Amino acid sequence: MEIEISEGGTTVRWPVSQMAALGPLQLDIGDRVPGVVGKAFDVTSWYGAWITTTGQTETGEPPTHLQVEASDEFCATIPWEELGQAAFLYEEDGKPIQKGFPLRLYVPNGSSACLNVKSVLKVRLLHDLSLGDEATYGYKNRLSPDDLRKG
Ligand SMILES: Nc1nc2c(c(=O)[nH]1)N[C@H]1C(S)=C(S)[C@@H](COP(=O)(O)O)O[C@H]1N2
Ligand SMILES: [Mo]
Repeated sequence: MEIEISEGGTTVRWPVSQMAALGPLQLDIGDRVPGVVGKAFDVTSWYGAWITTTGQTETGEPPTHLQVEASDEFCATIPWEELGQAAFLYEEDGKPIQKGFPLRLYVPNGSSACLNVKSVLKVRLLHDLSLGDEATYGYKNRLSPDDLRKG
């Protein structure tokens, strides 16, 4: 399964294995999310390796937000500062994860458990301060984030 990763004008499609292998900080997800099992990679250090590899925005700022979009069009946009403990879960028992295949985001210490997006297919590294300092989430083109918060 390939993940679409984009930043600025660049979009690549990488197999999950390739995306995960880039991550310099590999961890057991249980170290950050008690009770959850599997291999994960840290998000912000992954980004450091990503810019080195893609050679872009080397002098630039880190992203303002991470946006992830799932196979069911659930979408979350998360301020970069919330991602200090964030990790992508990608493997369990040497196999792709079952719940949340192919990639599941966890945001420990984030503003909401709703940000633990399952079945991530698209990852966008955004540089847009106008998106604000509050995480948002919801089904693309269907419910507003406020609708979901009420639920
Ligand atoms: N792809 C996808 N991920 C999702 C959702 C969703 O509807 N689709 N719901 C979110 C919400 S609102 C919550 S509260 C958590 C629930 O996680 P759980 O299924 O492990 O309880 O998943 C989040 N991740
Ligand atoms: Mo939720």
